[in-house]
Amino acid sequence: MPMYDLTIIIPTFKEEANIAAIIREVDTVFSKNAINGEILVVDDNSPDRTIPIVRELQQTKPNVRLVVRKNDPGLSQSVVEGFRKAQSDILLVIDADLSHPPSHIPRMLAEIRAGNDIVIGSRYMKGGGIQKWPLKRRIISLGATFLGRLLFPEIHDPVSGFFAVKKSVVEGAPLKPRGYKILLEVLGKGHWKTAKEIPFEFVDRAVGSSKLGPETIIDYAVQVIDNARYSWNHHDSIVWQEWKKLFKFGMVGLSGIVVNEGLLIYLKEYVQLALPVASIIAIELSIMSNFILNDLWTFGADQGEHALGSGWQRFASFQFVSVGGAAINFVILNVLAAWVGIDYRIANVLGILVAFLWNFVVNRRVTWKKQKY
Ligand SMILES: Nc1nc2c(ncn2[C@@H]2O[C@H](COP(=O)(O)OP(=O)(O)OP(=O)(O)O)[C@@H](O)[C@H]2O)c(=O)[nH]1
Ligand SMILES: [Mg+2]
Repeated sequence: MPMYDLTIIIPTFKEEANIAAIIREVDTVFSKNAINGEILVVDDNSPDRTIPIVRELQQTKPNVRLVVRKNDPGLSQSVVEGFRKAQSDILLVIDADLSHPPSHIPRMLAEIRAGNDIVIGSRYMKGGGIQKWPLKRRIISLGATFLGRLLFPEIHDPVSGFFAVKKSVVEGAPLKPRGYKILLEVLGKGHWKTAKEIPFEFVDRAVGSSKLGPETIIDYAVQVIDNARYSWNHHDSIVWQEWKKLFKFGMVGLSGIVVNEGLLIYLKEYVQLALPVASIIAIELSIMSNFILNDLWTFGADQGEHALGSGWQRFASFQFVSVGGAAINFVILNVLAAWVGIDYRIANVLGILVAFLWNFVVNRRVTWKKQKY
């Protein structure tokens, strides 16, 4: 039997101004909700008073533990060390600077107990948000989130620092902790099936200093690529499911070319329609056949319930996106050929590729969005 119901992992570096308050708040949440919880502070040998403050609190709170790291400093490394040292089967990571309200802990614990493998405190979903962030930070954060969502389209906030996870998800997982976004690593390489997000309002730190530097952006880009690569060899990973969808979507797109071309020839040569009329019909029918194949196969029944309940709604959405894709193809071809001077055949291939990505990403996110709540 594990010693505790839950371990709260608090990574710290120079948090003397916040550490006592966060520990007290978490402990109050524990007592109010009858949670037998452990508080594990993982500190990178802070030169300020963080360590003595934690040691002092330990005198009165036996459930507070402190790990002081001397090698390989880093937020993600510290969290992973916390995963290993935790004395419970449920792990919850929270920042020390009170950006993540501890009042959400009981709900997150309950969602794990209800059977979810991962529960994410989400800033980017209805009900969530960020208080008082300068524009630059918002843009960087949204960029990181967008990249993360390419791997995990179902997850609004795949880079949140506030999340709970079953120990079994990370045990034995080949995590390569680096940088700031440990959640992405857990999602990419952990053993999980179900994730749940709960919205929360991120409160910007009132005191203490931020350690976010430009190298974190590069670290993160490398991490995203590494996780995409990892999934290539691990077909049980969630990311691999996305590659499969992308591949199927591409196959359906190719089949659409055959339908379009075949119909065009048939309508022009045998039905003897005028070319513009034959072309419009051929294009529309290929959009329809693409829709049917994607609906049944690419995003078929095994994907779970669709958010857009009726097939007609999905078709309308697909039609709309397809017209947008055609417009993108048209604009890129003409701009590159006429203004940039690129050979029109190459310009068209580039236009087709961008339109394909547009079609996939938007249809994945809108047309065949999954029913979640
Ligand atoms: N152990 C350890 N913890 C770290 C390190 N860097 C940051 N932390 C902790 O990780 C949490 C998040 O770091 P923050 O600096 O708050 O990062 P942020 O929320 O993106 O940025 P700001 O709140 O604006 O400073 C805090 O609890 C930090 O003390 C580190 O190198 N090692
Ligand atoms: Mg912070």
